[in-house]
This record gives sequence, C-alpha cells and structure tokens, in this order.
Amino acid sequence: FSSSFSIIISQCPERITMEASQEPHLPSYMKDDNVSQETKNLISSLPSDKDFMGYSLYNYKGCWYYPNTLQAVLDVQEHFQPRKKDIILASLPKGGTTWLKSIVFAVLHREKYRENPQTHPLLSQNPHDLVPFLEIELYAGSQTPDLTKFPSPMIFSTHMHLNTLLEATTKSSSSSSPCKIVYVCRGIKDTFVSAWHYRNKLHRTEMDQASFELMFDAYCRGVHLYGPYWEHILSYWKGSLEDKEHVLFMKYEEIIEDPRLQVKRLGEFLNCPFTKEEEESGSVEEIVNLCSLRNLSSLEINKNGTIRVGVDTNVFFRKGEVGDWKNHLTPQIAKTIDEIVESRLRGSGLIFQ
Ligand code: PAP
Repeated sequence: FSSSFSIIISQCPERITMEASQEPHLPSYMKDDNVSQETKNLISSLPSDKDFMGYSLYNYKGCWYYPNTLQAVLDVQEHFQPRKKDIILASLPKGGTTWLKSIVFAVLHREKYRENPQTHPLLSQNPHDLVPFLEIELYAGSQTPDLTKFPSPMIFSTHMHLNTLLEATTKSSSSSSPCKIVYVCRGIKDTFVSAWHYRNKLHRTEMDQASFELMFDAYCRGVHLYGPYWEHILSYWKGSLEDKEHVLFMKYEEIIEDPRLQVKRLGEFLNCPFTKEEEESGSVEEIVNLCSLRNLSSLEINKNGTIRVGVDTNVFFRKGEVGDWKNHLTPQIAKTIDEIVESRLRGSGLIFQ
C-alpha cells in the first residue's frame, strides 16, 4: 500500500509544486508569507518534506511545521509569559480541541452565568474565539499580542508538543510548568479521517482517492502539521506521569463514553471541583448539554460564522463519532497504521489505537 504512493507523487507533479500563497482559502498558519529573515535562515537548515498537497513542511526539534506556524511557535517561545492562574489546552489538530475548549470554558466560568444562562458566551461565540490559540492566533504576526481583552483566568490553547510548550512556559521559572495544562487526544484513525474532511472543507473541494491515500501515507510517516502523532501524544503522556499536578491527559473517546465523569475530573484538576449541591442541582449535566456537539453545531454562530483567524465555524463540527474511520479505511489499511502506532507507543504504558 505504502510503496504505491511514490508512484502517485511522480505521476502528479503539480502536487509538489503548488504554492501556499496561490490558495485563496488557506488559513495563514499554512502559508509562508510571515517569516523573518532569521527564521528563513533557520528553515534553510531544517529537514523538509511536502504535505500531501505539496505544501512545504519543516522539521524543527522533531515536529513538522508550515513556515508561518514555525515563526509563530518561535515567537511564543521567546515572548509568551504565562501567569500561574492561566490554563493551557493542548491537542493535535482534530484531537478534540473544540470540545475541550468549550468544556473548560464552561467549567471555569460556570458561576458567572448560573443566574442568566441565556447570556452564556458559548451561545454566541465559537469556542475558538473564547479560547485563542497561542501560535495560530495570538502570536501569528505579533510578538506582543493584547491579552488584556480576555477574562481572567486566561485560557489559551496550542497544538505544540509538550517539550516545545515547556520551553515557552518555563523561561523564567523551574523546569516544571507554572500553569495547568490539559491535553486531549483521539485515536489516530479517527483523527486522520476528521483531518481529511477538514482539509476538504478548507479547500472547498472534494479531493480524490489519490489525495486521500497520499494524506494517509503522510500520517503513517508522521509527516503532517505537528506530527508525528505518536511523538505528540507521548510528550504529554510522559508529562502527565511526571507532573500530575500540572498536566492532565484526556482522551476524546473517554469524554464520549462518560462526559459527566470527565467534566468532574476537569473541575478537580483545575481546582474548581463541583460541590455536592452543584452536582445535585444538575450543574454537570448543564455543561455536558451546553457543550454537546448537537447543541453547539445547532447555534447560528457555529452554522454561519467565521472565527477571528478567518476559518468558517462550521468546519469544526461534523459527526463526532468514535470509529468513523470504518467508513473510510479497510481493515487491512487500519491494521497498518495501528501497528505503527502500537510499535511507537510500546513500553510507554499508553495504549491507544
Ligand atoms: P481542531 O483541532 O481543528 O480545533 P477538533 O475540534 O480537534 O479540531 O476536531 C474536530 C472534531 O471534533 C470533529 O470530529 P469528526 O470530524 O470526527 O466529526 C468534530 O465533529 C468534533 N467535535 C467538535 N465539537 C465537538 C463537540 N462539542 N463534541 C464532540 N465532538 C466535537
């Protein structure tokens, strides 16, 4: 299966010559037009590859980035100064980011909107606009973003590896994180399928089977934005074992299985546990319902809106099912990727397929 892809690439030279700047619907983080000379010099010394559409990716400290994303990551590392009360949500793209953002926002700010739930910001704003990305929004094009407009405690998000994130957050302190970090991830096959649909929506086209296979091959090789998948989840898995107080490791599938339990777990971790009275009055269920895919995706803002970084809100909501990969991957292909992930996670204690 894998070896056939090099043939596809050689038969489709346009795939490897496409310029990010020529694609009108491409979000800025995938482009290469916001890079300093210093970063250009760095990039020229890095291992490079192409994503499945031919856009250049560069490997910096074990992780793949598009040029603009790498620039922003470097700026976060240099300039971001988290406060102790801040919270950082981390994930791979399509790992459960939108859901985690909505739940954490709802858990942390639950007291404020208890009396007037109809004024809850999640009803009128997309979770990505309430919990901004560090490198995709705040530090994309700015070294000193205005952080004062967001309510305290500030919730940030990132797709960076834990090691890269810690380089940013521990500049002036010890080696452990000064603030709480919550990580969410999802099985690679569903993550991949979700990413496939996302890319189709971003490019506003139905891509062909050859593109699907190229993208699948790239996931198997770990060559995708913020990949390899296994390095990413392992960095947070190890971090959560080493520093339980500051790093929480969550799985999308576990939230699907028992959302109430995971919402309460988040409350505990974030030092705002649900009281007995809150539990009895249905506060946990309210958050589960508010943040459900069915509720969020039915809101006008999430049907027809656009988030600040210019992406349509509806691309973040689709099926939200565990095992949707079965509609796209044959059992044999699924076995290929499962074996890769299993071999990479072996010995870590983390079992994830
Ligand atoms: P991002 O990393 O680009 O922000 P992310 O939110 O991680 O994307 O992934 C989107 C997936 O989460 C979609 O999965 P699917 O393609 O398999 O359907 C989307 O449907 C799902 N999702 C978004 N919001 C929710 C939610 N509130 N509850 C459950 N799943 C959700």
